[in-house]
Amino acid sequence: MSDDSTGSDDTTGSDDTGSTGNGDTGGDDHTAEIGRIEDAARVRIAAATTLDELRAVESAVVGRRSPLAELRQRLGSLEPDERRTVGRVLNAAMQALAAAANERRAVLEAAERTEQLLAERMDLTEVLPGRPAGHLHLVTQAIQELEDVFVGMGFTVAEGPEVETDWNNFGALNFPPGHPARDMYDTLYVSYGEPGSTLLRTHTSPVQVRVMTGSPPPYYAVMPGRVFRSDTADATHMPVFHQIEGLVVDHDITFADLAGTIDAFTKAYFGGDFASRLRPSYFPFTEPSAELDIRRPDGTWLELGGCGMVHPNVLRNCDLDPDEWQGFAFGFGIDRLAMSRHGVDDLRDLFTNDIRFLTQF
Ligand code: FA5
Repeated sequence: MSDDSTGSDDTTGSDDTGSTGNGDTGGDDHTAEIGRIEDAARVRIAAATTLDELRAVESAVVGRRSPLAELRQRLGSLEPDERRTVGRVLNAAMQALAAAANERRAVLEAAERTEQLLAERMDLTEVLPGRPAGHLHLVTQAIQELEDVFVGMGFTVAEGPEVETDWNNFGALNFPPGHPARDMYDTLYVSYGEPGSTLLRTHTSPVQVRVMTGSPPPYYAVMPGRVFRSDTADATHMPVFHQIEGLVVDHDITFADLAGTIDAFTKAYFGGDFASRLRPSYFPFTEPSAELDIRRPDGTWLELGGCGMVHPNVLRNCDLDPDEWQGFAFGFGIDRLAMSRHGVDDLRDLFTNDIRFLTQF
């Protein structure tokens, strides 16, 4: 039907041929009149600059008292054939005008929204007199600095979701169901899929699985992110904290490459006042495994994370042949890194958002 709207333009054009003496003169007069009214109405619709103005124009051009509506009332006095023809042209014109008004409304609404957004925009970077300027949280700063150090060493940065599958968080990492090491990683399960199949990830190690199954090796990647455990908050633990995972898989990678990388990282990130050591440890997904501790300038040691050579079962679970590919992985607690770097004694201080604490950094 709306295609007919172009017909009304045609009929405007047929104004000249209206007096052909074939008895249609009345109909042609009417269609010409409709064309003129429609053209004038279109100009008014396009000229409306506010939604209120458009509403008034719309009511004037297609409303009950509009010239077109009045013309419709007069249709009854026409011959049946003529009435049909003029009626069709009239309906098409009204529909075309309603569509033109809708289009104009969409444009005006978008403009009004943009204007409102600009008017309500708050400049959060503005420093109010007497107030300190805001800055990134210590943990965010640490994540960015860690990424910079590792990117400088040739690593790329990857990410994975905080809600993970049991397979990526445990199964593929060589923790079969019922494995005792799962107890140290107790977490919240979400009701999605099979019961017990989906959880809040307990470490960033599942991103290793995503990297290894996402593209062919070699991999030199770090993966920062938020992780969750049912740990009670104390000076060195939080139930929600952050880790950065590292994964290297290539030909002929050895434990010496792991130790060298960690040493280079410790010096680049902490500087000369800090030292590091690797202590034998156990993780189901690395063999051999080690714990990385750093010695702080005051002589105390702090456990930062775990590391080791990627277990052959993990490579197999990711469809990689352990005879062809070897690698190492590590996972550090970022919150503890930030804490050591800035001499903070209690992890909880990082998250209580006390302005007196935060403004020191
Ligand atoms: C892991 O999470 C292993 N995925 C690390 C790993 C990766 C090992 C790759 C081997 C290869 P672990 O549970 O030890 O390991 O945690 C690693 C680090 O996260 C800890 O050393 C500590 O720095 C930090 N961390 C652990 N639990 C908490 C917590 N509740 N609050 C703050 N930091 C924590």
